[in-house]
Amino acid sequence: MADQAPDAPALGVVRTAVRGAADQEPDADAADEVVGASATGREAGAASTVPDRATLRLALVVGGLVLAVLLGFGLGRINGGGASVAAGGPDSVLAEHTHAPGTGAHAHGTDQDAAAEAGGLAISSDGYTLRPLVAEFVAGRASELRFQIHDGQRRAVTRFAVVHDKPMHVIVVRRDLSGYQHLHPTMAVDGTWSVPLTLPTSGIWRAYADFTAVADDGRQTATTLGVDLVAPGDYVPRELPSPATTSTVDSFAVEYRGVARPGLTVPVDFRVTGADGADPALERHLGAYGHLVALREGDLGYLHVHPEAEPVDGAIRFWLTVPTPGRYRLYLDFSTGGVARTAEFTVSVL
Ligand SMILES: [Cu+2]
Repeated sequence: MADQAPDAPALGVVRTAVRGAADQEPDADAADEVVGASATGREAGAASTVPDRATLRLALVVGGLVLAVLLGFGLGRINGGGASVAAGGPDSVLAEHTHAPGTGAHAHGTDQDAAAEAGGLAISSDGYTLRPLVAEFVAGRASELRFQIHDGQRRAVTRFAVVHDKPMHVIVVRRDLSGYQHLHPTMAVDGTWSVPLTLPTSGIWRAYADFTAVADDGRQTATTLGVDLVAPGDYVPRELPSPATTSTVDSFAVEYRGVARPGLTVPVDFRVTGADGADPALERHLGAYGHLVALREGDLGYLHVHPEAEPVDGAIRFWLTVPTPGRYRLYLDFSTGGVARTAEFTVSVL
């Protein structure tokens, strides 16, 4: 029995270290490092109540495992198996790993499957709630999307961290995954976000708000909330296009390389070719050379994607985590000559 007290927190600490390392991309998930760090502190504190020899042994075990994990992470990145380096351990241990109020397990979960969970499926998550002020539109008519983000005290949030160059990213897509739009609303002083929006065709549409809220105490929470919008009228759903690794938009051909695997974080490289066959000069767009959104067919789950800040051999690289087998639609926004375009791909994950 005496041995189990130090061992249990040791596993918790190691898992925390894995998540900390996995979240080192320079974006919203930085918030998770804070959460992980404070939880580690609490667990170490609990461990200090056991006898000295056990504490010392725990320190050695933790130190060794953290080192092993950090080394493993480097290899895991190369192999595209970052999520698989997590040291094993009962999830009951992680159940004790507490989160600060208002932060959920969305980005790091209780195991590697949860870490890849899709977002945007709920109107309320991680302590924040999306409150649309307009939900019905007339197909083809210019209108405005307006909403607020409320905190746990039902107050409109007015502090947001800038992530990928913007404090708020809104994605709108029809439920058959057609008609993708990527918008950046502006916020009024009362926390009301608004952006011009035209739903070109009738049907049910999905709107996602992707943001990092900043609480009164400065704590940051990255989440994606989703809500349906409706444009009444006849709706003829479009078949999802067949999976393909190439796509054309205007005079540009875009090809991607990479194989998405359920539960793993893998690199996916996009290469843009102009009409003359040459690589066009890609411009920075939203803090990187491209912006990628991935949505799951069936429930329109919104996936975590991390861009690489600089091109890799002329390609735009993203780290993509898909939670399950199935079909996904990828939307790559890239910019050349001052014009942003979107290339779309269907990916079938086995
Ligand atoms: Cu955006």
